Amino acid sequence: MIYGTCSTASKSLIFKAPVLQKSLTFQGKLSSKCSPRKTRMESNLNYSIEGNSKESRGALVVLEGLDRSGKSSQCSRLVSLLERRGISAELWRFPDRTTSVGQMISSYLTNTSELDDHTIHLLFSANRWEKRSLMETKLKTGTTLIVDRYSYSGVAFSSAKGLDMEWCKAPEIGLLAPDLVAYLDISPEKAAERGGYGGERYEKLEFQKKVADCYEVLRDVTWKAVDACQPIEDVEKQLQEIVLDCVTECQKGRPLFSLWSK
Ligand code: Z5A
Ligand code: MG
Repeated sequence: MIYGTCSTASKSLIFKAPVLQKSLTFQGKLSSKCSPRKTRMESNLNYSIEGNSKESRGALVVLEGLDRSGKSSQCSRLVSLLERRGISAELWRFPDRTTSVGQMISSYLTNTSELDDHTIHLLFSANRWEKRSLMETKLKTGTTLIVDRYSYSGVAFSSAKGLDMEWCKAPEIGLLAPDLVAYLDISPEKAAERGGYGGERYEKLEFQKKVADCYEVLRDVTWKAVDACQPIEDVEKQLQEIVLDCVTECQKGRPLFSLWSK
């Protein structure tokens, strides 16, 4: 089942009830774990960067979720689908380990270097900023970007370490806001059963539980969650539907938004 809301009115109605239900459950469960809930709705707002432009463009689609939730598998499948349909599309991922900033991040993740928690957070953010302008050009010239992790990973992982969530969001302000955030929903325990974790820094069950809690605080009603415990083909099918809707909306000229800006 897909639950979440869509930016169109008709879909909001379809998905509204499960979202409300889920959000109530999370409020009860998480209120003592992550502090910034009170400001959540206000601070999650995104702002249009170009008024009411109706130019056709590519869509910015982000897949988020815990480690092993299936993001990379589904991102590749989505790009193949779009290409088969003749839609210009590229697969992007963060961290982008090919840049010099990305290489510093990679050494940190593989435990080859140590960095202060705030410093690594800012590097992850810088890694997105160094790609922002190319991202905007691609979108405006009609290429859809399927992005494997984005600012939400940045905020969820750093706040899971105990950093203040609003502080974590601050350097992300002004990056491009996704047109769609698809959240691959799986429990940390189930995710850990998938081939086991490798040797990277955050691949530990206890830490992933904290990340899951932070994602739930961060998540807003515009996100679409897909049950990631289903067979891979079923997850794919549900994602295809919501991604194609989003691509069509952007082709019709949905304005481009800026993340968490005033
Ligand atoms: N990080 C951060 O701290 N701050 C930031 O700003 C950003 C990231 C952007 C980078 O991880 C790390 O950086 C990450 C967050 C942190 N922390 N950790 N750990 P990464 O993105 O490079 O991680 P990865 O190596 O790509 O792994 P992943 O993301 O954890 O996995 P995934 O992409 O979600 O899953 P997958 O590779 O597609 O699938 C995993 C396995 O499950 C594989 O064997 C699949 O065949 C299988 N699979 C997939 N779907 C299914 C279904 N439906 N059923 C059964 N099996 C399945
Ligand atoms: Mg991955």
